[in-house]
Amino acid sequence: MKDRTQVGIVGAGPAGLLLARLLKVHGVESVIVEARSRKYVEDRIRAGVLEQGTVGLLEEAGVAERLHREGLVHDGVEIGTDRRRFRIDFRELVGKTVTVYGQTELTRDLIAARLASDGPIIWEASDVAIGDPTSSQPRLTFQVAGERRELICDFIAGCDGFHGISRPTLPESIRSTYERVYPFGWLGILADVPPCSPELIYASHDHGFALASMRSPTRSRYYLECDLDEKIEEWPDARIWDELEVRLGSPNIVRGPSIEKSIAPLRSFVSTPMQYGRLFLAGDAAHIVPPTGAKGLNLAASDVHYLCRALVAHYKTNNDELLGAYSDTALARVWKAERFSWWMTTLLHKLHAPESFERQMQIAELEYLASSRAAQSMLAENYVGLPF
Ligand code: FAS
Ligand code: PHB
Repeated sequence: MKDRTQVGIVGAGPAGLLLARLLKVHGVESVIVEARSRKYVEDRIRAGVLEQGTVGLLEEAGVAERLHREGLVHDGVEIGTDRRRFRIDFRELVGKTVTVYGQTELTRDLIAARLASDGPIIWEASDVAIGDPTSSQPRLTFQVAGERRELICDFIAGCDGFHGISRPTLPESIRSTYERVYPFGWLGILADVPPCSPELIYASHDHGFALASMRSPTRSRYYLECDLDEKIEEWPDARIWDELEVRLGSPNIVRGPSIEKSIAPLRSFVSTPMQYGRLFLAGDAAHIVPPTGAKGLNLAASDVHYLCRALVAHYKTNNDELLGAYSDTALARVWKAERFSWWMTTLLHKLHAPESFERQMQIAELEYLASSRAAQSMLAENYVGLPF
């Protein structure tokens, strides 16, 4: 069965869903092809912090109503070290804020908007492949419910994440990859208990890094740095709560049964270029950041902003300059977020022996951050999100 659309989108994660919605707002049609089921996509637990620019995009997309009702606007974060805890005041330093709103909720809002009025999401597609990406009519082929389908497109957006098929569609001969795999993972726990603090706490401790985050006034999200070879079965809830109390130095952590807990590896990764013919990559399909800087989801949003703007220029003014510059434009912001995420990760995690020179440098940098307005302004302007 042959279908046709203006923009074929591979992947119904935040990048694919937000791109589809923003294109629709500007009168451009799309079809989303997703490998997993709707339930699988809607139940995934991932990011939690939205930059101010991402909130603006969601307002432009017309899906920010529940976000403004239920999201938690935060003016700052706290940094904890062995010696002290201090606050980085975003609003005072750079006049911006972040909003705590789970990626799970954002995904549900975008899916609801898509299905209400915008067009199809083809769920549980298999053998998805991209054909003729350098032609004027690139094709998406896939199997769904045992039937082979072909979708003729003007353009294809590869929004299928780190393990998708879009990035490998670019010939290896033109692809460059840059990667840093970190020697530790993050153990995440979700529990229906009130947060231990009104704002997020990033803690650097001799035992390792810890992060206190949240999803609502009654649901908390915590993370612990752990060794890569550790198994989640080795971490009963009680051990997690004990270790969080030590590393956060927070006696008022409310304990409760975990709803979800898992261990994820950390990596920094960039693949260039982010376009090939009429195939454009956005989000985790092109780059990965360690979650320490809360950038992954937000970078997907900024890629989508640039790609949507370029596609709309093609259709509305027949101008392809922005499409030609997409990869360079998106990567300019990606690399700055990669640097910030790498810097936050290397600053706060247990990377060095306690008596090493490098550990003393970490301690000195944390002390400098605690005492310098200039250093705190750098962290603030990156954390709330650099301009698009
Ligand atoms: P996604 O991976 O979210 O979505 C890609 C979609 O494409 C998926 O639905 C997938 O099923 C689909 N797909 C894959 N292959 C396909 C194929 N061949 N055909 C069709 N569809 C296909 N970021 C933060 O900012 N903070 C965090 O705390 C944080 N925690 C994370 C924890 C984990 C375990 C992971 C994996 C990521 C985390 N991230 C975090 C990063 C994460 O939020 C991503 O940046 C964000 O999901 C990126 O969105 P997408 O680019 O849409 O990719
Ligand atoms: C989260 O709430 O999941 C979260 C918040 C900030 C981060 C990473 C994850 O840096």
